Amino acid sequence: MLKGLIFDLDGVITDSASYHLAAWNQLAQEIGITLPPEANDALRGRSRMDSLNVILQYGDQVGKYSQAELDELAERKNKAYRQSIKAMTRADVLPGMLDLLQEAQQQGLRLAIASASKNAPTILHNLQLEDYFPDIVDPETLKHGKPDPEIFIAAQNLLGLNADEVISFEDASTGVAAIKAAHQFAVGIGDAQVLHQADYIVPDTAALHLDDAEAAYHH
Ligand code: B16
Ligand code: MG
Repeated sequence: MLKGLIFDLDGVITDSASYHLAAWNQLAQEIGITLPPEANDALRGRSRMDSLNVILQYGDQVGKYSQAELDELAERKNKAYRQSIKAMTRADVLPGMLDLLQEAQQQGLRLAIASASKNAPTILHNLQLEDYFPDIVDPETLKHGKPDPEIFIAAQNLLGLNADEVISFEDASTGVAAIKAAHQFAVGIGDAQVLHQADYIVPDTAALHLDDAEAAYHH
């Protein structure tokens, strides 16, 4: 029986994924790396350090920097990113998502956030969505990033539910892989080819309706 919903944040609840990408692109350029179009999906959902490593791989710069320099680069990106999320308001909740959250609450479903972002509490505050999400996985407590299932298992445990009692929502292929490795039902939001591992896929949040996702889950 369906008892809970688990949401990725960036790219699912709000379009902070594009802010992340812009901040990474800026940093990459500063260190002489031009990111290819596929970086758009490759960077989604990965932790800050994992993302930086992916960028250095694109530029053939792995091993070039000391740990202190890597920390400085990651911090530089985070500063730019934090600057861009400052102006976020409730208007930045992606189309359809507020209705979906309200409907889920009316149905008595428990809600949790499984975001790799250390900035997730700030974003939820700016979006005025804190009341919907008493349960947010703290990424500091995790050993492994997506596509490892750890974060989705942690979210399910926060809700006190089993894998077959939740639906999880993701916009990144690494995130969908993490959901499937956690043996949960995966809803993919985005390109069907990229997210082919998901159990149910919609092109964007405007096309996402809780009833349809629930019907697919029950099927
Ligand atoms: P931060 P999600 C992820 O959030 C983003 O998709 C990813 O691009 C970012 O690098 C990661 O959070 C870490 O974020 O630097 O803010 O800690 O998609 O898991 O909600
Ligand atoms: Mg995401």
